Amino acid sequence: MAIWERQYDVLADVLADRGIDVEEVKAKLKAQVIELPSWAVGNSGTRYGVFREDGAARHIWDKIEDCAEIQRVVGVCPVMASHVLWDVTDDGRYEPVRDYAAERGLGIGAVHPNTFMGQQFRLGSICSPDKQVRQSTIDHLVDCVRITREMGSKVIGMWLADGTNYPGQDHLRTRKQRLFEGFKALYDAMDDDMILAIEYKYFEPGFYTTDLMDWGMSYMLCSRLGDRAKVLVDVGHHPPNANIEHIVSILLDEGKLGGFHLNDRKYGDDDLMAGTVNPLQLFLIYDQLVDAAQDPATEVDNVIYMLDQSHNVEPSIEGIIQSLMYTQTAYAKALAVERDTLGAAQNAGDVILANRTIMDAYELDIQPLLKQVRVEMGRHPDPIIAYREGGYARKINDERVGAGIGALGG
Ligand code: AFD
Ligand code: MN
Ligand code: MN
Repeated sequence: MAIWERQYDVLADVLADRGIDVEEVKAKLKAQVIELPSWAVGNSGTRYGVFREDGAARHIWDKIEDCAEIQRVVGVCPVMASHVLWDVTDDGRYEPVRDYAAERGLGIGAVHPNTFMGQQFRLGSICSPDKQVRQSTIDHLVDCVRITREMGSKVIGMWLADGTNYPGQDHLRTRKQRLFEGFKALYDAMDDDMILAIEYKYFEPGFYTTDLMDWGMSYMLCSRLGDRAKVLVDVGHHPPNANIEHIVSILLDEGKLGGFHLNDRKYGDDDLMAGTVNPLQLFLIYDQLVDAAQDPATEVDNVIYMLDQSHNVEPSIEGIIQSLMYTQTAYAKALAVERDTLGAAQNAGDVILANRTIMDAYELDIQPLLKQVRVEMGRHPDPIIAYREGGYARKINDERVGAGIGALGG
């Protein structure tokens, strides 16, 4: 018996002793779904350059292969999120993408339009002062409804890079009105069963204003658009020290949380592997989600979870696998919180006991439970080991001659 198996037996007893149903926890971990970003398996980089990776995905078909390999070793990512800018097909048809992904065991998740890469977007897309740019962007957004439909997806994930760099550059209220007009055109064009997940970001590429800058703006927009518009929280898109778990609790309570772009950051939108810099924050976000899931009045089943990361110094596929493992860890620890003890302590105003209860779960070594879950899912207990032993990296290096292209076309 491996050491981790003995640790699992003890951990299962510890959790049972705390009133946690271990089988229920394992079932929830097996049901977890995290969408893989097609744009993260190709080469990506920063504005200072792209470090090309041998074997990097060269096109959408390679991306599907890479995502299928990640799903083979991890098991909680049977969906690939797509970015229409980089997932183009030769003939502009997307059913083949859906069909090939399905052949490889993947569904297509959120589809992301392009409103930021192109010379025409210099002064913005739907907020641009140039009417022609605004209209051509709206035409693209409406075409993304077709693409989403053809890919068999029901979610459009929209990030707006629009902003200004200088005071006085443009009329701020007019830009807000253009923004709403653009989003309304998209919202009205969507099929009745589609959801629009609206992402915000407090700065970059705009350095003086960003038109869709924070959760309040996204929430206001979603509220004005309708029930099928929800807020998309990208963990890296907040000012330093923002309390993201608090924002998540508000959006959950309002029924306006659409989903997440998961990553981590130290300073800006660093797009680092999720759970690597601030694992406590990721755990506290999942704590809000697990708490809400136990409240019949709060809808969490349709919240979508995507990675949105840029792997510049680590191998992309390994970076994604490790991010998934850290995200599983955060979720597993949140499931190990003794909710009854926590609730009683909160209601009694017992600050110390309430905090200790949360931190007791965070400080558990939950890895033996995750290894057990993976084995019960028919997988190696450590996906990174499984990936490295499987020889996929060597295979794609040999097959994909020359560096691939990717999010930045590097
Ligand atoms: C960049 C943006 C935003 C967007 C992602 C994919 O900051 O997070 O969701 O690219 O387009 O990271
Ligand atoms: Mn994002
Ligand atoms: Mn980002």
